[in-house]
Amino acid sequence: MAIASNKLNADFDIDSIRGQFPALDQKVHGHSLVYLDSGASAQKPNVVIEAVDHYYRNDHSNVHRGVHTLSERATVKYDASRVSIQKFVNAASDREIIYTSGTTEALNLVAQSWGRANIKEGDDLLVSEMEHHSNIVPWQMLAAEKSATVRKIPMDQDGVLDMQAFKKLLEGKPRVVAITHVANALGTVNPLAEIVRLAHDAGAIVVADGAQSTPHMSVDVQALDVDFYAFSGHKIYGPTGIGVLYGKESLLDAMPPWQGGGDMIKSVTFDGTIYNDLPFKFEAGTPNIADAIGMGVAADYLLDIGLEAVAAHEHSVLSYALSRAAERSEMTVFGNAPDKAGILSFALEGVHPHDIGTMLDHQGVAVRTGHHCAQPVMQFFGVPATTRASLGIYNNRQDIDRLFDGIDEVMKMFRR
Ligand code: 7TS
Repeated sequence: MAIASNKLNADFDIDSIRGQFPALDQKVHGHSLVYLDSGASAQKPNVVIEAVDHYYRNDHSNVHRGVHTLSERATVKYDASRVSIQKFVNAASDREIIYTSGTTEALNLVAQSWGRANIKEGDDLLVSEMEHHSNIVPWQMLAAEKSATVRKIPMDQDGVLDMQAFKKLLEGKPRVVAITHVANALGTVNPLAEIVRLAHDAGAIVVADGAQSTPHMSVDVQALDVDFYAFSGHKIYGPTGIGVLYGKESLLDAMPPWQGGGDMIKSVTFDGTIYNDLPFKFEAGTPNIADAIGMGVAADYLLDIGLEAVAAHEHSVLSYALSRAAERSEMTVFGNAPDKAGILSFALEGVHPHDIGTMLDHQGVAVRTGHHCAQPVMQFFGVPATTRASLGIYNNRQDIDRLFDGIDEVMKMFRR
């Protein structure tokens, strides 16, 4: 469903885009809002809000069951959203798109279904040091159950994956490489295609976390040749509570279901159950219909703008932010990878991140402070937390200026 009214010219019309996000148009503590927390969750454009609203007002019913008109309408829209998502990541088939509640559930699905069926005692699982907890803990749980070992792929002081160490670890013939495409606490863009090639040569599958890449860049799962790719609707300007597991059809076909229930079966008797075809085998129970529809609209919205234009715009805003940060001796930036997307994670000398976050909020600037669910990254840099400004398509240089004006205020307060 392409949205003609949102067709933007190749120059990326930032003012038009900002106008499509109603939540941006408000005051916080008397200041116009500057939203720099899209890495945690992005704001929603009108087209997404209206699609969910329209669905509930007109079309809501359960899917894949009723013969009545509303059920048919809901089913058509729900199924169409999967085709939008297929296009969004260029999957070979919509059977390869499994709906989950988000990235977290998608990664747990792989660990619990593929992992339980394929991991044996003594196997190695490689997990990078810059992962979000949701691409660490499911592998630790699996390893504990199977007496397998999780091994860390280290990074360097710039937050760049240590490819030499990775190649060395591959000599141990691991079964799985769990790796984020873009690191949420650092912004590092990992060379995923190369990682996949090396992992495959060593006989491992690659489970990639696309939660922070899909909002910022064009993703082509076929070109990457990645085995599994997880992402969340709410970070690509869609609703919360919905996300995606892409998996290669051959792998998904061979995997056992994870949860049992309605919709994931063809027939059930007390002698046994025949499971449904893909993707439904992995979607037990009434799905999150409205939010799946909203997520499909969000994916169309981004495709319509063009992910190359999004990436170019955000890159220019991030470069500006990094150049302003470089002027500040009191500021340490975490994550200086040459290839970086969307994230400025930093410390200010002598000021606790939570104080920075609170003071910025009082000036209308929303950032996230904390460990960003990436505690190993904090441990690596020896800090309990960072302050993180994360970009969305609606941010511009003026937002960065407001961030740095806010930082000036923080420093004035703490230097007194
Ligand atoms: N993976 C990465 C790289 C993430 O950034 C996040 C969420 C997740 C997985 C989990 O996604 P969910 O939608 O299942 O929760 N990251 C953040 C963040 O950086 N700040 O808040 C949430």
